[in-house]
Amino acid sequence: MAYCGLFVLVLLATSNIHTHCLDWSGPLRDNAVLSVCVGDDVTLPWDFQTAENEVTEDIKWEYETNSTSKLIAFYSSERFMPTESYEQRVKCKSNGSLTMNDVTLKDSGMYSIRVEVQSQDGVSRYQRSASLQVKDSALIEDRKVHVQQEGDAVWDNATRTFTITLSCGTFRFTEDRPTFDVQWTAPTGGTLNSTKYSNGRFYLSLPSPVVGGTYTCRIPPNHLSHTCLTDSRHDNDFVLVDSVKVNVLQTIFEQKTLREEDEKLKAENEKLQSAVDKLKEEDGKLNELLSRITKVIDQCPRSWTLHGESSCYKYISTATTWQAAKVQCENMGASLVEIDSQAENSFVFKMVNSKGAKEAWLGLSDLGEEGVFLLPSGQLPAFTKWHSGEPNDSSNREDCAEFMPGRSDFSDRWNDAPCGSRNPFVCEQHLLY
Ligand SMILES: *[C@@H]1O[C@H](CO)[C@@H](O)[C@H](O)[C@H]1NC(C)=O
Ligand SMILES: *[C@@H]1O[C@H](CO)[C@@H](O)[C@H](O)[C@H]1NC(C)=O
Ligand SMILES: *[C@@H]1O[C@H](CO)[C@@H](O)[C@H](O)[C@H]1NC(C)=O
Ligand SMILES: *[C@@H]1O[C@H](CO)[C@@H](O)[C@H](O)[C@H]1NC(C)=O
Ligand SMILES: *[C@@H]1O[C@H](CO)[C@@H](O)[C@H](O)[C@H]1NC(C)=O
Ligand SMILES: [Ca+2]
Ligand SMILES: [Ca+2]
Ligand SMILES: [Ca+2]
Repeated sequence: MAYCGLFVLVLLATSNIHTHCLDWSGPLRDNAVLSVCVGDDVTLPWDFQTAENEVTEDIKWEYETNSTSKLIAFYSSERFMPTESYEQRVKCKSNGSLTMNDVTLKDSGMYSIRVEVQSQDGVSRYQRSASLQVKDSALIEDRKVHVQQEGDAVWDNATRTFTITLSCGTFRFTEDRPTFDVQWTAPTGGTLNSTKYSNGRFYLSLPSPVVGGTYTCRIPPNHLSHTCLTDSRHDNDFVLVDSVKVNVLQTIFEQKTLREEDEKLKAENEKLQSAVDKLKEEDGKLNELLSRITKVIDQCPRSWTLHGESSCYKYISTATTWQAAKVQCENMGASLVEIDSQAENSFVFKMVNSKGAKEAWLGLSDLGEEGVFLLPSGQLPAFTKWHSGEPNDSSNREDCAEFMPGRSDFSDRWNDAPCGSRNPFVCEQHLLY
């Protein structure tokens, strides 16, 4: 500080060199940008020389960030006076130069010097500024960037693929978080970004499918002053990723998965098979039960007569209209007899004849549409045995079929008769299977 007090006296003594006005003799251009590293001692060489007719009145060093400005130091009464917060950190080196020790990232910003000189013409003011960019410093352990593959390929259960992780390091930053990310170059030439930083290493997860080849890691230019590296001779490092190995792994794994699924399927198949066996067994039991039931049913109910394989017949002697006969049969779970064959026709005719009926209803009528005889089930008959000249719909009022045992010329042939006549009839019950 004493030195800085002295220089004005020196200036005065040698002022005959510069006759006009103050001259900036230091190398720092106005508005220059200085890039420095955290921890550096920085000098802002704002040396100046006053002209012979000038006297330095006042010097101020200021720091500006955003809109606020802060006084660092001033020169007054031939003394260099740092402000309180800069007391331990700044020094006036010579002729206006300012030195600041041990800068941090927070010291980034604009710095300026303002000089006020007195001459015969009055007070003149001079000013210079410089921008200081403090960059983080990275310490590379053992003076080399190391790139490596982090173990073998790792199976990712979620995406069902293998991933490979590379790392680049080992760095030590003065701040906890690095202010830059390393730059990766893939074998294809594309750039990739790290996915994670931890403990001095940047990690890169290779997307699947993994591309084999050389991956390079480097410190990106402009993100770190070259001088902020402990060893500026650092080289890019690279790692060779073997994608064949990964592909083989993937294939092995897929085969394993297939095998597992195959075994699962086999197990399920076996389960199904045993279920089928059980069902078969139960089916056998059911069949046995069914045949027993059938045997029971095979025997017609009491007072019904079995004929053929599938029907039981009952003669009802009480003479009723055709419609009433039909309903009566249905109420017994049967139907007015439907003749499907000559055999059945003979059997039923014999039954009514043997009972002494003169006439007997058959399940067949054209009540729905004149001339179209249908079974009670609504179907066309598969078999008919009308007497010749029948059905004649005599007087337009004959719609129901009957046997006429009372007429020997009719034999087992059919006649159509008025449905309202009252005749005995036969019900037919089909056996269940
Ligand atoms: C300081 O100024 C004096 C006189 O103007 C000059 O001789 C000296 O070289 C200057 N010092 C520096 C470091 O510029
Ligand atoms: C200056 O302003 C920027 C945004 O404009 C802000 O991020 C930064 O923190 C400010 N610096 C200071 C020292 O206030
Ligand atoms: C992986 O996923 C399968 C199903 O896809 C699951 O059964 C298994 O428990 C998972 N394993 C792990 C380690 O999460
Ligand atoms: C990597 O990061 C930079 C800036 O952080 C971004 O501009 C670039 O697009 C990123 N690249 C990829 C491949 O994500
Ligand atoms: C028509 O049939 C009835 C019996 O339904 C019979 O009495 C009559 O003689 C028949 N008429 C002719 C023309 O065949
Ligand atoms: Ca029948
Ligand atoms: Ca008719
Ligand atoms: Ca008739």
